[in-house]
Amino acid sequence: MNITEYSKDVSIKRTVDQGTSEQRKAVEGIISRVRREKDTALAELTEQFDGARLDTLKVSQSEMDAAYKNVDDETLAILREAKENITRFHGRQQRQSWMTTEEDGTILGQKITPLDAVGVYVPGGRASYPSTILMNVLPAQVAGVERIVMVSPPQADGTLNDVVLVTACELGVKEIYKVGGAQAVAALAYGTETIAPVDKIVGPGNIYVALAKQLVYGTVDIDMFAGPSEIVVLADSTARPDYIAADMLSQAEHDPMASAVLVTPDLTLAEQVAKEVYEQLETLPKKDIAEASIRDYGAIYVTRDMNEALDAVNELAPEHLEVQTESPFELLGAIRHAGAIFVGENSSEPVGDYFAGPNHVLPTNGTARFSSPLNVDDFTKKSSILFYSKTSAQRHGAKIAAFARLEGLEAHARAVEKRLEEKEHDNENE
Ligand code: HSO
Ligand code: ZN
Repeated sequence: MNITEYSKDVSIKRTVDQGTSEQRKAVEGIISRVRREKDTALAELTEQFDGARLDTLKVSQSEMDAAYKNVDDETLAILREAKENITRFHGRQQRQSWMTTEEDGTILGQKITPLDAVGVYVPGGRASYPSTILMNVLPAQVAGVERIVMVSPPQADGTLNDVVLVTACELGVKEIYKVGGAQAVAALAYGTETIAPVDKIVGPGNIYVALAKQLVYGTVDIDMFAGPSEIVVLADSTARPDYIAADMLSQAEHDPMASAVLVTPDLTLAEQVAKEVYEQLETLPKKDIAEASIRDYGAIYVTRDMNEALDAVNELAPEHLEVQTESPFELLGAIRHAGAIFVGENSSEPVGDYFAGPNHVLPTNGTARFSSPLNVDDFTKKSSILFYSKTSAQRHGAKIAAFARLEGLEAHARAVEKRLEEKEHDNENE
C-alpha cells in the first residue's frame, strides 16, 4: 500500500463491473424467456444455474419452522436487537402528509403513500448476509409497504440458508421464493403464475442480477447500481494506527475490488498504519481477498494539513467515512460527500454494518455526491393535492389562461375560463 502525497486529482481507484456485452445479451435472453414462459422458465433456469429441481418455488411454513432448529438463541437475540435498532432509526425518517389552506380557500398538499409491493433480492452462497435482509426489509416495513417478497437462489439440494429463513421469519416476511439471478428479477418485474409482480426491486446481487435490475428499470423502480465496498479513514496524530488498520481491513475482506483509504496530515501515522495493515492481514481468514484489495485498491494519502485532508475526503466522496481525529464532531460541517460518517475512534465501520441502526446500503463509487443511504422515502411516493375554491379560480383564472396562450395551448386557457363563466352565470342567477 503506497503512501502518497496528496494532490488535487486524488481519486479512489474504483472498478465498477458494468458487465460484458455477452452478459448483457444473456440477461436480455433470460428476461424475455421468463416473460414468455413464466414459471416453466423459472424451473428450467433454476435447474440449469443452481442445480436444483424444485416442486414448488415458494418456501413453506414448515421449512421456516425447521430453520429455527438450526439457529441458536444467542444469534436470534442479536438479530432481534439489531432489528429493534434499525427499526427505531428508520422510524425517525418517516414523513407526514401535509396540507395548507390559504385565505381564498385554496388547499394545497402532499400525500405520502407507501409502495404496494417490494421485492428484496437476497444473494445465495457466502454473500447471503442476514444483515442485508434487515437493511432492505425494515425500511420498507417502516414505510408501510404491505407486500414484501423475498427471492433467493436455492442451494443444489433445493433449500435456502437457515439464517436467511429465520431472519425473514423474524421480520414477518412470508412470501419467499427460491429463485435467483436475472430470472428472479424478471419474475419480480413482470410476474409469473406463482409470483405476482412488484413495484420496486432492491437488494444486492451478482453482475447478472445488477444487469437485470437495470433492464427492468422503468417497468419497476430499483435501488441502485452498487459497486464494491469503500472506506476512507480521516485521521490525525491522535488516532490509533491499530484501530485504523483493523477498520480498513474490515472493508478489504469484502471483495478484492473493495477499497480502503487513509487520509491524514500525519506522515508518522501513515507509516504506522501501513505497517499495522500488513501485520493484521497475516491472521485474517479472508487474507487472500483482503490482501488483493489492499494491494490493488488500498491507498494512504498524506496531506499538508487538515483542511486539505477534508478536500480530499470530499473529492473521494466515499461510501463509508471514519473520522478519527481529536475533535471529530467539529469537522462534520466541512464534510459534504459521504454515505455514512463514523465519528470518533470507537465507531468502527462494522457498528453500522450490523447494529447501530442506520442503513448499510450506501452510495458507492462517488455517488455520495448526489445520493443517500437506502431509507424510508425510497419505499414511498408522493402525490400532490390541489384544491381551488371558486374565489381562487376567479382570482387567478385570467393569469393562468394568459400563461396557457403564451404556450399556444388554447384548450388549456378555455378550461380555466369555463370556471370564470360559471361564476358570472351564478352571479346572474343570484
Ligand atoms: N459493509 C457492507 C455491508 C455488510 N458488511 C454486510 C457486512 N455485512 C457494505 O456497506
Ligand atoms: Zn461490511
